Amino acid sequence: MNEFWHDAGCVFHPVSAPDYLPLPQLRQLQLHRLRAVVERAYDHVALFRQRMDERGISPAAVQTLDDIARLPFTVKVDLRDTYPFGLFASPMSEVVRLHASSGTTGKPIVVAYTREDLRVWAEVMVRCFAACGLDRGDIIQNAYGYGLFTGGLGAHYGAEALGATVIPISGGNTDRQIMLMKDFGATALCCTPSYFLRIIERAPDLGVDIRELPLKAGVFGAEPWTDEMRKRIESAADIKAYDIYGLSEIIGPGVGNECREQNGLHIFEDHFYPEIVDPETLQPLPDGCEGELVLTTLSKQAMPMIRYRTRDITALQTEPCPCGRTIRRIRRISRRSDDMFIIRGVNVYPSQIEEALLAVEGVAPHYQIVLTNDGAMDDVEVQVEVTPDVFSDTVGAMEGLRRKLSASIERVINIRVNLRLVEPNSIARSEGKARRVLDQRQR
Ligand code: DLL
Repeated sequence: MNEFWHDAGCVFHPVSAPDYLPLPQLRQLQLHRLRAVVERAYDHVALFRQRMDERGISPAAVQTLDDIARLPFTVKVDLRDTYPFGLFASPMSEVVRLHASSGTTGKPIVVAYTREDLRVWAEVMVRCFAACGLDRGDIIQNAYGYGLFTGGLGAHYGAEALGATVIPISGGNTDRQIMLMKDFGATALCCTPSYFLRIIERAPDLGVDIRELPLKAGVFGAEPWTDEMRKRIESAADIKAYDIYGLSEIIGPGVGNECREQNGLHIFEDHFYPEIVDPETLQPLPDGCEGELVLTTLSKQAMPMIRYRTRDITALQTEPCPCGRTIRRIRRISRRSDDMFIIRGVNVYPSQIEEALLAVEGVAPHYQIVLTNDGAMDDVEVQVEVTPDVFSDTVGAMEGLRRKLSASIERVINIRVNLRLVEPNSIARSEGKARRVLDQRQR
């Protein structure tokens, strides 16, 4: 077994064993856990029991994995409606940690963990790091925010369980991040991709060449980013940039992660069972079709989630991965169904704009989409920073670049948008999740 992992070019870590389970064994394990979690939720969560009773189904109705499609969905509003502890399936005496998502309006959503849930969380994070080629001996700088956000503590305990050295610096304070990265010889960095852009941009001002540092990998997630952005990051910093996915409702970071192939994220499906459904009809879609990702936690104790609608749009990639892992992959998540805006009748996602902008030379990876309206008519302006050398160029050169960018966007979304080239450094930088869309529409 040891040798197999070695041959597959993967970092050996015994905790990663479930990544390589033969499929019949994996399916059997999933069914066993699914039946247990449905029973647990039915016995301890009033909302779930009520929904099952309304449909006239009991936990015993789950005989095969396909029977999951008979179970009711859970949505974010359910967490708000039962705020703060209404979906807990464990008594408070067994809950050892709470996290909460910030939420833009009103109350946050609250999630809970038993000690066993924390063990599973650390385990899946170890599997993420191993998939990024990290191991004992690596120095992992963790710039995800510590606190109620799941990113900081999730990555922290995973890195410790891996046996790596953790620098628990949290988000922000960019100059200090760069100083410690250099002085401590960090070999990996965990943060949002947009925050890493900020670090890349600031380093030369401090006389630091990121390309010369021991840094070899980035574990970037918590927000959508495109392959174009990955190319920019990898070439600017001379590292491998891996995509990590997760959400508070399911566990936090560690639901899925890319392997060295960087072609889709392996879902740790022995703990999180993925389905793709049509977001309109809610019918399950066949493998390979794009739709909404729905996740069921197979081992969560404190707060099991049955068929949670993530709003994240992706597709299941079921073809075997050359890395040897048998767990399925999802295509990287470039959009959420609720990110979409409609301009002159056309559905547009911020990631489409990012892809179109970054395909053109001469623009920096910093952009913002501003939505305005004149009565019922919505309008959009895309603002993108140009690189300092372009900015000092002639008006003609700037106009040429503007036209190229407009054409690139039009090719992707089929409509023309207003495009404004702005000075280097004029768009706000983020330390956590970037805010790409500024909605200034008034109704
Ligand atoms: O962002 C957990 C996390 C922390 C993931 C650190 C990765 C790294 P929430 O704040 O609950 O949890 O936000 C979850 O963020 O439903 C996606 O829409 C988005 N998201 C997270 N990771 C990715 C990713 C954390 N790699 C929501 N690509 C999710 C695209 C992502 N979107």
